[in-house]
Amino acid sequence: MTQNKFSNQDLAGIFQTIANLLEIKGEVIYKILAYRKAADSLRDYGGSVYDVWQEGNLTDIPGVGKAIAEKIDELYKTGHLEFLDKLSQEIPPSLTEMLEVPDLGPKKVALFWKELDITDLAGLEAAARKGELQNLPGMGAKSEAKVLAGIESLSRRTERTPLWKAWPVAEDLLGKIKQVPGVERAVAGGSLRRMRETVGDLDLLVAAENSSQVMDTFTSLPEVLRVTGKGKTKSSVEFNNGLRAQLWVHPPDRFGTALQYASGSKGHNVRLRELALKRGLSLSEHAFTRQDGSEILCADEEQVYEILGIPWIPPEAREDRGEVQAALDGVLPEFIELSDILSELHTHSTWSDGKVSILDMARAARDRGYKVIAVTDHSPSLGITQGLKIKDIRSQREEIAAAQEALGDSILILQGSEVEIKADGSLDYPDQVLAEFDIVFASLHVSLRQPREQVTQRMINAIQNPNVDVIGHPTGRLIPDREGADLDMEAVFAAATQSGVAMEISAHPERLDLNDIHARQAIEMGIPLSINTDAHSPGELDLMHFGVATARRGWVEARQVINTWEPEKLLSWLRNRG
Ligand code: DGT
Ligand code: CA
Ligand code: ZN
Repeated sequence: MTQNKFSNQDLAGIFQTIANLLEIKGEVIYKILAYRKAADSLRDYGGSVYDVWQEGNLTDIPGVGKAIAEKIDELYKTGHLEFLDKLSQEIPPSLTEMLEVPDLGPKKVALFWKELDITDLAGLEAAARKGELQNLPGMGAKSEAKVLAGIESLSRRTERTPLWKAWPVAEDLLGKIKQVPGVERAVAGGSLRRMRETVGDLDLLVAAENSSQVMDTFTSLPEVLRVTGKGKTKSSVEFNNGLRAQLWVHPPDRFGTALQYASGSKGHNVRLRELALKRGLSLSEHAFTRQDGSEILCADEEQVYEILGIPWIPPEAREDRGEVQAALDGVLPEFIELSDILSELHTHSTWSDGKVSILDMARAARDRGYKVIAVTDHSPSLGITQGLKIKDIRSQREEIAAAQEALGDSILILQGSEVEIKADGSLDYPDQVLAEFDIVFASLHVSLRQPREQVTQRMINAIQNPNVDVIGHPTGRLIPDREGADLDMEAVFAAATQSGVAMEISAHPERLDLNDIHARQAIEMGIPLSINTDAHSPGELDLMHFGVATARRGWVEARQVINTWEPEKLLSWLRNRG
């Protein structure tokens, strides 16, 4: 590949910058608009501008006249553009950063630069904080405050959004987009489809022959704060809550390559393109292209992998962590699926901080097709949860028996416990009490900030107790705000391998704990896993898929997860643990 092979996006960016700089300079408006129009049209252009250049047909591209064509030609030939180089000496390109601030236009930017010598966003923020902007002509205390608020909204924008927050937003958006006439498919790509625990932005993919109605609907949704781009093939918006989304429309017969591309990750895509090249093909979001220039279109994503000669890789595993090589070697795992889950083993009832009775939880679990539910109420030391007192354990057992009677053999209800690993490392029930429960989870909720050695030792004590069957949400983290305990995971996993205890992947999307990386390490060491929602109400049972996705990100197979085992196998495993 030559060094000067600017992509359509690169070219669009260059002309966009020129337009912005000219605007700050105060150039006449029609010139500015010509560059903007060219930028938009290049960004949206379906084919490769580079190819069109090689064929000598640049002016066939809409919005590209003779002057723009000459600049593209210079860029491809020399790798740079004299016009832009000169303009940049006159007007610092970093000024364009400030145009990102909502409601800040080129006139104001020019003013800040000329009067106060501010050349970038950091400088602008500093000046605003010192109150230097308000004395400028046409400014005041109010408009200065607005500038600051705008800068702050920009920095919020760069923060990642937890999956659990982004997920319902995406579901809602896709629901609305699917209603638009002519839309054949609408799905989320990007990190959301890969089920990363946080997402930078949403990438929505639509299959439709005609895009204008989709784009209009998308950009005029009530929750949209600003439209940051609108074109034929791609539009992008920022929502009131700070989340950003981009939406691509592709023709249905090219949807497979488009979805594959936009699902990423970037690293995974690079591997696939390398693989394609080895097969004499180039792979883009639009198609495979043979060396003679002819295209192979993929309507479905499966075809992309098929053409590359490897099995389809689930999005959760596309993080460039060896999956493409494993696919080539035929050693991809058989990724666990939601339908493999037969039991929910970590739930709460009104005996501690759950919202509903054991019968209601069990019925809800049965309605979701589970064969087993364990009710694992908290132990007493975790004050706020009104844990189950030792004297009440027998009464709870009786209530479970009654619920079991009511539901017949449609689901098996186990009496479990989520026993607290106390700050001193002891468990919150004595051993002979723990031995009475059908299944015991031990969890950390308090004193998470203890030094590494101390908190690790606490965890190891719990792991070594033969009455403990599963370590619940091991690190205790909450996404995004609470970091987990500073556990020495190597030591923890080594102890777990010795004791045979299972480790939980909490499916609760604020937890996802173990995370994907730790889950993979655990199974590599032969540690069984358990995926549960920690439901405190029936509706939360539906969070299971987040846990399964985290397991898939960790290359986990069904057989490695105790919730997938038939009840007999599960019960005999529990019995053998004591
Ligand atoms: P995020 O939004 O930071 O959580 O992460 P992603 O993975 O959603 O990445 P994003 O939104 O920047 O881009 C969406 C997808 O588009 C990405 O997963 C793969 C594809 N993509 C973006 N930029 C590139 C690129 O430079 N090369 C390739 N091959 N693919 C890219
Ligand atoms: Ca994204
Ligand atoms: Zn719990």
